[in-house]
Amino acid sequence: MNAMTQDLDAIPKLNTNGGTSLQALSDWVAEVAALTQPDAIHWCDGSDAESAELIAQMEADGTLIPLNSETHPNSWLHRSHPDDVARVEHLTFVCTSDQDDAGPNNHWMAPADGHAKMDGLFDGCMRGRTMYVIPYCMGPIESPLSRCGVEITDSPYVVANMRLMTRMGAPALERIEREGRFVRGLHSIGELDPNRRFIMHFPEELTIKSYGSGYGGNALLGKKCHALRIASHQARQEGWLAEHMLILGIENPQGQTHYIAAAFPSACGKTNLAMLIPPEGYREAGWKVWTVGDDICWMRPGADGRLYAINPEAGFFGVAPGTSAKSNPNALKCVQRNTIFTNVGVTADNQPWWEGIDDDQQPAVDWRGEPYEAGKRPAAHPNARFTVSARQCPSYSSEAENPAGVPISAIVFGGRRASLVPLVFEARDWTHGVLVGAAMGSETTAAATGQVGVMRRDPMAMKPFCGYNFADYFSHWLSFDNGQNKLPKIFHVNWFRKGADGKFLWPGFGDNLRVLEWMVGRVEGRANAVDTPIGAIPSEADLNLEGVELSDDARAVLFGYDRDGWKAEFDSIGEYLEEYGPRMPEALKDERVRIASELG
Ligand code: O2Y
Ligand code: MN
Repeated sequence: MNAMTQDLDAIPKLNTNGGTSLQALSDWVAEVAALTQPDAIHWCDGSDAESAELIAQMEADGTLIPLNSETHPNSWLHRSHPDDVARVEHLTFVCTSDQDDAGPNNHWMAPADGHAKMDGLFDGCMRGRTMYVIPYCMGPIESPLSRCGVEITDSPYVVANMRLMTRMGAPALERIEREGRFVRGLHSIGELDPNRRFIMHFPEELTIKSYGSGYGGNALLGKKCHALRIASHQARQEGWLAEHMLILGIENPQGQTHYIAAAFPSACGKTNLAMLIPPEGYREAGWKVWTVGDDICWMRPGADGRLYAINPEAGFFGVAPGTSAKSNPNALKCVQRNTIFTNVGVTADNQPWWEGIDDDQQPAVDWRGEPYEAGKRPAAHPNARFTVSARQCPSYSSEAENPAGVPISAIVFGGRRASLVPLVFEARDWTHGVLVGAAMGSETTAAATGQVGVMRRDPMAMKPFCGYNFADYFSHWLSFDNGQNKLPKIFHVNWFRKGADGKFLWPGFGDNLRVLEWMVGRVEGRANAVDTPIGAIPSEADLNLEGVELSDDARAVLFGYDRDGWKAEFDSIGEYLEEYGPRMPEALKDERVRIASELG
């Protein structure tokens, strides 16, 4: 707490319910209290009684609005401030001593300046409020892959969400006291003023300071701030990977399960893929898909050299709009009870409602609490969310609680590419796979601001989340190929290829299992493919396409490759890698040159 000058002994004794035997933690809590001046301190134990008390308090002050208790028992609506509805990348900083360590992929501020700015905002900000101390564990409590943190916040809504999204409370505090090490996250909603809003990360100090937002990734500090930005830095130092990836298990009819980790940028269907329902023929044959996680994956080499992964989260913070019994029946089943909905509309009988829910209901009130007028404004904000425990997901894998993690057979990168990129291809080796991830791109959609259909590079889907220089991050990835590790195969998929009529060529959703099955076949050495300069592409005969209607044109582009188009793509990848300057690993540049010259 660099900018603090208060004499700790001078702080009047506050109304507080708990404490800790860990001196470093009690000192930090006292320092924060001295700076922020709360009326009371509440140490969260994660108990049902604590949760009931907080919810009663939030119902009383309107922070949480109870929903229809018959259709959605134990569920609430929260309306955020209308100016506070999404992550704010332009206000998100990585504060490293050397600016080059943050890299061109991050906004940077010198740590002393960052602390001064934030401590100025935090000064006295909790007067009249309670300060909550939330010990939490990212990952199963007993897992050596898990890491702990403590979030201090003045938002009871954050406490309720952290209770669903992390292993929070007494067991986490015990682990923190045992280990003596934790990530420090300080959060205040402040005045919810967009002009006094910053999310700052101090990776060298394992510290996060977030002010002025109560929404999602800005405020639930265990998620993007800790589990990706700070964890990616920790992972680099400790020899593991913290990634923006879902984790799923595919169980074949013989009962064998392969685990796949997959990175896609936002709005590319990660939650849908993680909760995939197999097509009818596959279901009848006995195939199952198990959900381990839908957003974040931490993995490290095990004693056998394979990568073992955990989902550091315990819940889903999923996008509500578009979620329906057709697009994601498992997600819809998850949110029938014990769920916090943020910024959705409501029906006349007080059920949550959003665009694309595809039911017979009509919204009566929109996400701002105003009467819904059809055709004027959407009922739900496009970034409306549900927060729910992963244990409520019908496809939730019991292996998600395994402290050892799950062995990863394949890593998948993917983006939204209307043209050029085939349905699937396999990298020839790890270095090629790292290049495939580094070159990942996705086309902007009408939902995003700016021009539609513009291809943006989003390496490994980590552009907003990597806590250090991308060039160093690629070197870290390459370092796993050390001759001892038995690394997973790497693939690239594109569910979003369009035909000349602008329509998607691939049906997607459950049918994506056909592609995953081919990957498993490649991992097991059974499935065929055609070698090309960009990687191994299946011919249409190599995939089970029974029951899928595809025109000849669709088959040609989904399973083909356009040499001239890829030549131009590899020129553009070369320019992109140059943007990271001399830190860019030569091995990655050489790999690009190798493929570019094979393309001719
Ligand atoms: O964190 C937010 O405010 C919304 S963005 C988000 C939420 C859950 C999972 N992933 C994301 C994302 O942007 O990747
Ligand atoms: Mn995400």
